[in-house]
Amino acid sequence: MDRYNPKEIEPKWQNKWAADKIYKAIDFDTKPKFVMLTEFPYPSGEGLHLGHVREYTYGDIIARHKRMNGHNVLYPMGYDAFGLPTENYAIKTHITPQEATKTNIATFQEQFNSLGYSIDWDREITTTDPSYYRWTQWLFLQFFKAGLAYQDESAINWCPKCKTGLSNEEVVNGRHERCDTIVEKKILKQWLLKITDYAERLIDGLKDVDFPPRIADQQINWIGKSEGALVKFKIDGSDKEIEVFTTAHDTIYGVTFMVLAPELDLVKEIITDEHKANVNGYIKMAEAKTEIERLEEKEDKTGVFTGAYAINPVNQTKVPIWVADYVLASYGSGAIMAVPGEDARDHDFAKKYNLPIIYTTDKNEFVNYQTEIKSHRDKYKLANSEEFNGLTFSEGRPKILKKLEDLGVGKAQVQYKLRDWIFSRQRYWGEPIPIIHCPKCGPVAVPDKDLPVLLPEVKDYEPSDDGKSPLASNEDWVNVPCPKCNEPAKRETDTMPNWAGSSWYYLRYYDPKNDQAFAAKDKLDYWGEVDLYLGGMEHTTLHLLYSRFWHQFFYDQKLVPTKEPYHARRGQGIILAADGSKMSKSKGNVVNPTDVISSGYGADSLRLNIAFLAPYDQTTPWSPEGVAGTFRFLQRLWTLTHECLEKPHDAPESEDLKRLMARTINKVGSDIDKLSFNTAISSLMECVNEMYKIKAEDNFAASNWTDSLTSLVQLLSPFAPHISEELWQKLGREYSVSTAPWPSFDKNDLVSQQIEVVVQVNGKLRATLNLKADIPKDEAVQAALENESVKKHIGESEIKKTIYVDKKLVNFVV
Ligand code: ANZ
Ligand code: ZN
Repeated sequence: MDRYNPKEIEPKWQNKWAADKIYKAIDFDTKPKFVMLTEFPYPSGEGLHLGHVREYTYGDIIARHKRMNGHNVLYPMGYDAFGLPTENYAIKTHITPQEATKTNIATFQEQFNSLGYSIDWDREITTTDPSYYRWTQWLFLQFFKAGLAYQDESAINWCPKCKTGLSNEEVVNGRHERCDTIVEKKILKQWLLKITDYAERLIDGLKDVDFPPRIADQQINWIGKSEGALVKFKIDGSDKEIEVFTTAHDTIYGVTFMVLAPELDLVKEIITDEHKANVNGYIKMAEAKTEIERLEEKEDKTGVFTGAYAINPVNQTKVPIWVADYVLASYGSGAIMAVPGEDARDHDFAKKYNLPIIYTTDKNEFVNYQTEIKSHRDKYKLANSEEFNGLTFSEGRPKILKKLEDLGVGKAQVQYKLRDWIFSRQRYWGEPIPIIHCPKCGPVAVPDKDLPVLLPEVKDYEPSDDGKSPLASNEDWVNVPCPKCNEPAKRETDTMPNWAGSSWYYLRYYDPKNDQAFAAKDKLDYWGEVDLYLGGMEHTTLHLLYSRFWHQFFYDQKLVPTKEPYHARRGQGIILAADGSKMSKSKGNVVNPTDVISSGYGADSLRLNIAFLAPYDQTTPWSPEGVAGTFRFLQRLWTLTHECLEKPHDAPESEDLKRLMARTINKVGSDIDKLSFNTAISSLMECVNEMYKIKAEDNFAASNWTDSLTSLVQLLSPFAPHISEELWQKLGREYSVSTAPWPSFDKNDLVSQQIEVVVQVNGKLRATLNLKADIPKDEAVQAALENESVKKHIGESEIKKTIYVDKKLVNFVV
């Protein structure tokens, strides 16, 4: 008998599959289409890691299962290759980013190949290819032409280590998500994309897609919609006003002071001479603090009095205006009305600085508006609120808003936490922003015929502190005539963020080689929405949000047929090191998939083990022993199949085998549909164990042994395609197992359990029947009546009564 040797069979089948292109997705095929998307990798120098293998193996299992169930499956792959690691590597080694990317992609391709994924490699894309980024630039220009890409000079997030501006989404807890450096503020002229125009749609669209609640909630929270009012307060003795955003205008009678963010220009205009030195000192101090320091000081709020007062428009009360950095310049209007009776932050502040507190609920003590009143407005009654006293907050809220409107000082307002997307990066390795700045015409789009704007060679990729990208030093490249007036002009020298290429890449898979459009309309129509998108949880408020925004904009521009890019999204869990710690290069505990494969276990054992580790969305430690275990399982199946092939089997069908296969086919199929891969694999393992038991009794005599093994091999093929293809062939089936239809079964065989029912005639035992566990009463009685011994004892007598005890007994009284 041949030994199971993955080193021999795996490359053999990989080469054949590639040569035959059996995983080709066919445009316009009449079978129902299924787009299985997994997030494409960044081709780093380290190659594929186990996390990738988990994601792509899951994608492959689903793709293969769908294909066997009659779908025209598109399972594509590509490379998200712009970005900092490659550029930093280039700076260190003087190998160009272009060169480094090429080498890294070659490594990835080899690794992909060794894993046996059913990818349509004819559709491979790389975001750094000019033929690809030409369309990234073209799509950016659609935003520009629609007025949704604009320039603004303001204080932005700046990473002092990476020397580039960042978007809000890239700052996590005050640090750059990529390098963990504390982010600073820097005033820079930047390109922004107006994602805020889509805030409502990005929330709304979640109703039409199948996202897990925690992913949808995370996006909703990030967008941060608040419904409230804008209210104007006059400044005492001045014609100036303070406008505040409040979600609690129903507490306006409890305002005892106002607070402005230190950065607000208005502060300088209202401070009285007496308080000038004090306030200016405070502003300087606040400026020096990073966002993170401000956040850390949440507990101990600081502030200073400006000397000025504001007038509460509803009751003309004079309240002091303070400056404090717990109010952020970047939210609402950067100013608040402080209600220490119901707002926790204002409460702390009032206590610390001895400011008055008025309670506007009838509880006459502090009740937290945000955590309590907001969700129970019916439960609380207004107090200290003049004509509104005694009304519940639900009743009072619209009435107070009406009063503010009537007074001409307020209006309803919806506010979002989401900020426009800062889209300029001062780094080399990105798509040049295709704009030419003309002294006369302003920013002008590079004409379509001149796209792509190629990334030029530069002498030095080193980023600088001056907020200019390395492209700025390439004079030949920078100086160009204006496309509109032909006068001397300059190219934009900032590049796009590494999130640009991935914001639309799934669409390019539909038509990867098109040089007339980013994708042809009929192909976009055919493939439509991505049916299932697997990816990391960490991308929920970055890539996943950005690409939904791009897609919704494309839909408005009639560039794509669907409102949303992804029908369903699932996030796979993380793989930790065997000891439960995070795998990282610095700890030296990273497991290289290639090592596992070439150690002799092979790709099938690795794939199977990864899918067997844990439920798909759970973080789980890696198990080196686990691969040995899955390898032994495959070996057992290999042996069983070979033994079977050597034996003649001509006895009638085995009912046990038939029922075992029905149960397994049913379970594996429905488990894959639920993404419950680990339980699907346990039933495959159970099935092999059961087969060994049956074999011990019948020694492969039954006629349906080969059929059963063939079905089993099919069920295994999405997980372990190489050994499955090999055994399929040995079982005499036609190539390929991956295009054969998924096995079917007879529903009647699903009933696995049998029960014993005793049959009595006049209380005397006359027969014991083996019946299906879920047999209904009628059928059980009928079966009892058909039994020869029972028939004999009833004879010609009339049945007076039938007693039935469910699943236990039938007694005929005659
Ligand atoms: C008065 C008030 C009373 C408030 C009360 C809340 C409770 P969300 O829900 O997060 O949108 N606020 C407004 N602008 C701010 C800024 N720039 N920096 C810090 N805080 C700001 O929060 C809205 C509330 O946050 C607003 O409603 C305002 O305080 C505060 F019992 O106004 B509220
Ligand atoms: Zn950084």
